[in-house]
Amino acid sequence: MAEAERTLQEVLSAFDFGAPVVGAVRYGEGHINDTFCVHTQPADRPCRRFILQRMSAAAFKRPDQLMENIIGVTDYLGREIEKHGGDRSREALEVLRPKNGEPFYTDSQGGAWRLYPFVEDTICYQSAQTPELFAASGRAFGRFQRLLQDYPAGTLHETIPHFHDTEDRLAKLKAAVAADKLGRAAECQKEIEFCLARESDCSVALDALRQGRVPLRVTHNDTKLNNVLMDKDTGAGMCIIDLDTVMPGLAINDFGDSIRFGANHSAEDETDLTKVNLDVELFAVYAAAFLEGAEGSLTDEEIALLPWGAKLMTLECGIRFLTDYLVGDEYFHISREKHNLDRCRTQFKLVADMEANWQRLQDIVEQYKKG
Ligand code: ADP
Ligand code: GN1
Ligand code: MG
Repeated sequence: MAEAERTLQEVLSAFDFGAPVVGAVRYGEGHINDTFCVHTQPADRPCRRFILQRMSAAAFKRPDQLMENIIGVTDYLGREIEKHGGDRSREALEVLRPKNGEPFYTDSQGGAWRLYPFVEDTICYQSAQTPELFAASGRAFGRFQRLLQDYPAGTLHETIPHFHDTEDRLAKLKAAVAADKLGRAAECQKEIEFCLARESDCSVALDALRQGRVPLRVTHNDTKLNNVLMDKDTGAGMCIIDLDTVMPGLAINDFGDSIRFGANHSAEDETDLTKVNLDVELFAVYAAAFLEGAEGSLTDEEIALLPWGAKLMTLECGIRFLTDYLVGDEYFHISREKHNLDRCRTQFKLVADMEANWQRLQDIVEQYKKG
């Protein structure tokens, strides 16, 4: 038996699935964790599925703190959802503990694993197939933020320090360029210059925070469309997943990361850049839905800065992909050569498109200001 298979068997036997396991297969399109779908077959009921994940050791240095955050947040969300008459088993994740009662299982190789019930009758989309679906995801992420608005932020650990610190992301890129350990910088000159030309942009949201113009809130920080499960019948945003980065952060970043990923009609790793274009209509649809879900909780200053959230999350993500390419693809899963370089190029194409449409983006959000 191969090492990886032996480890998976060890982990499967560490959890009580309540029925015989009939298979475990790699699942989903996340870039960070190793995700498996576990199928079980109860004697008298249909197959029951679970999501088993090995948390990324490259991304998360303290799985204990990470799981403390997730258990705190999922318990809280579950209670809030029940209070509002919702179904917590479909609308919130639930952490299932291993047999040893710990929040997660550490395998003999040191890997940290967690288990969730599979949220059935939902679809995880990789692109916004209709404006309605994109709007539904926006309402769900806006609502998520509102549901957590009274969560005790001080109890949350910073699972990835400087996660959306765009200045720090640029500094890390500069260090990777200077080290150029794989000799890849020469082929990325255009992309490197693109980032350097936007150095002052990297401070816009951070300055707003430092100057007290926008508040720190409990935010999701990774609001890609494939981090919300949509109801398969109604298309409503059912369950927000991928809670690894729920931390104090900026509302505009949660808005912005969704725009980065969803307000276009191409994949994040599309190599034909003529196909990568910001869809301003989708930006407008998402803005309306996100603010509706947030139920008036955003301030006028936050609303005014929503286009900046979109631009900065896109620029920052491109910087991160480029840095990872230069250091040897240590962080994001890749499935082909130059995958991270391809991804960075789509992000910079979108940034350029946002800049070209800047006035329109600002006009769109202006109407939602209250004052
Ligand atoms: P990553 O951080 O690697 O993106 P995610 O937590 O987002 O990991 O999980 C990867 C994918 O697995 C998701 O995009 C989704 O398709 C699927 N998934 C995760 N959790 C669940 C769940 N509880 N029920 C159904 N599907 C899930
Ligand atoms: C990662 O975990 P996943 O695949 O949903 C990353 C995000 C990036 C995104 C780019 C913890 O998201 O920050 O924006 O890839 N998550 C982490 O697709 O780094
Ligand atoms: Mg994910």
